[in-house]
Formats: sequence, C-alpha cells, structure tokens
Amino acid sequence: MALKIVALVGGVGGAKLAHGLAQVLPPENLTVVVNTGDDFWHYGLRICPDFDTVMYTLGGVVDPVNGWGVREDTTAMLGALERFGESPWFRLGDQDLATHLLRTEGLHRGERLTAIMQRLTSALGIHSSILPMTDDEVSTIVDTVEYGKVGFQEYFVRHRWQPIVRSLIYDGIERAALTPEVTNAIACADAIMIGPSNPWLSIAPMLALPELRAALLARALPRVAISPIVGGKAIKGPAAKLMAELGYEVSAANVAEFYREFINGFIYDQVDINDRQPDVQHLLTNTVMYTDADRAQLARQALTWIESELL
Ligand code: FO1
Repeated sequence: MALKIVALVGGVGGAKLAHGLAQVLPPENLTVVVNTGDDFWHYGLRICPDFDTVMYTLGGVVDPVNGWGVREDTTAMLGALERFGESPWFRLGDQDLATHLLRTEGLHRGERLTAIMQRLTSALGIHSSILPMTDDEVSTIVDTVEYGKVGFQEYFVRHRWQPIVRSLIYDGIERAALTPEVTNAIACADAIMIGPSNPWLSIAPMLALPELRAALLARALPRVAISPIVGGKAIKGPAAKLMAELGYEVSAANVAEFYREFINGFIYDQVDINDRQPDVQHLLTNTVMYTDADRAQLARQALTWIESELL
C-alpha cells in the first residue's frame, strides 16, 4: 500500500520534488501544500508564483528553462505596457495571464483561493491535490540593508535577490487560518515531506502559520526534509546567500538544525557525507534533479527509506 504523503513546498525546487512524487504515487495519495508568502497584487491581479510553478510543473506545461511560467509563452502584453510608458519588471507571459485573470475574478466573486485553484489544477489534468497553505492573504516582507522593507517579489525579481537581508517578516501569518483541505490532508497523512525549497523564504512562512505548525507537531509521523544546500551551495536561488546573511554557516547540516523541531529525518546529498547532524536520522543520496527520472528516483528512494526506517 502506497503511503499518503503531504509535501510542503515553495517554487522551483519544491515543484521538482512534487513532480517526482506525482510520478510514483497514486494521485489520491499526494497532497502538495504550497507557500503563499510570495503572492502579491500586481496591476490589479493576484499572482501566486509558487502555486503556479507547482501547477504548471505537475500539469506538464512549465517553462523548462526558467522552471516557472508557461512553456513557449509570449510577452505581447508586456510590450503593450511599455508602449504606455510602463517599465514592467515582473515578466507575466501572455498565457500565464489567463491563470491570473481567472484567479483574480474568482477572488473578486468571493471564492476561496483553494477552490479556485482546485478548478484550475483539475482543468490542467492534475489529479493530485495542490493546496495553498492558507486562503488568507499573507506576504513575506524582506528587510534589506539597501532599500529597507520591500515586498518579496521586489526583493527577488526586481532587485534579483542582490540586496543584503537583515530579517524577514511574514506579514499576516499570525491571523492566517488553516483550510479544511490542508487540515484533512495532514490528519490523513502517513508522512510529511519538506521539499528542497528555500527554508527561510518558502518553508518558514508555512511553519510560522500557527495552526499549520500545531497540526504538523500534533501527529507522531515521519517528517522528513530534503536539503536545498548541496556541498555548501544552493541548487538554485538565494538560499546560501540568505543563510549567510541571517548569520548561519552555510551547510546542509545547519538546514537540518534549522528544521530540528519539525523533522525526525533529513535527506542529504551524497556529497555532504562528512557534514551531518549526528542525532537526526538521515538518508544520503543524489538530491540534484536534472531530469524527470531524477525526480522520480529521489521520490522513490525517500519513500522507501521512510517506510523502512521511519514508520
Ligand atoms: N522570476 C523572475 O526571476 N523574474 C520574473 O520576471 C518572474 C516572473 C514570474 C511570473 C509568474 C510566476 O508564476 C513566476 C515568476 N517568477 C519570476 C518566479 C517567481 O517569482 C520566483 O521564482 C518565486 O516567487 C520564488 O520562489
């Protein structure tokens, strides 16, 4: 019998793990819970980059080069904005725009984000469940040395994550509620997996959501994180840079330490054989996912390890 898995993920790295799990688990056994701290309003549209990245990846339409956005998308709308004197810094592709229009319209009608996105994921032929971590608006604010407090996408996209980070604020997280769908998925799960996403930008907002934190800690389950740091470097994005700026020595072992309260297992890349937390159960394997087959293999190895060592 296949395990029922809840995977907590952010953007590109987490989407790859989710895709690996989707390849090896029956769809009803996989729930992917996605960070919404990156979400923002832009030109009147609600943009949910991490959710859409997971949705496009599982739906087989993601841009394979960027890892986000829609494959072979065009940018006519951005060109039209420029004609009006705008300098659009966030690249919304023409096909991607359809997602933002339908989501924004649904929200304006009073629908829950979860319900809207269930409709869109089903329309893309996705049978696993992809859920936003909450229906409430929360936003990660980045306090930077150069610009003071800026919205997440300003930091990440507009400033290409170059500013030095002083601290992170997960605005609205204390008031955010867990949805019945996420509550139910955790209650039915055999194991929780934390994807190789950025621990501070993608996973920490979820662990800071009081009801999600409590639901995760309430159950005696295997809870396993996969390192986004391999050989002292981030696989993609600012994880290593940010880790250093927040005062940590950059290593996979220190990511395991950061997650200590939540996890009882940690997956390191095989290159980190000499740098591990001695008292956290671990698996050493290849965690770098270049191909669809790499994703499936990591998912299969993680599930086999959880079943044999942690259940
Ligand atoms: N990332 C970029 O680096 N530049 C962009 O212009 C950009 C546009 C974009 C549009 C839609 C979408 O769903 C994602 C987009 N991303 C872009 C990626 C995204 O903002 C970040 O990778 C995540 O928020 C970090 O997890």
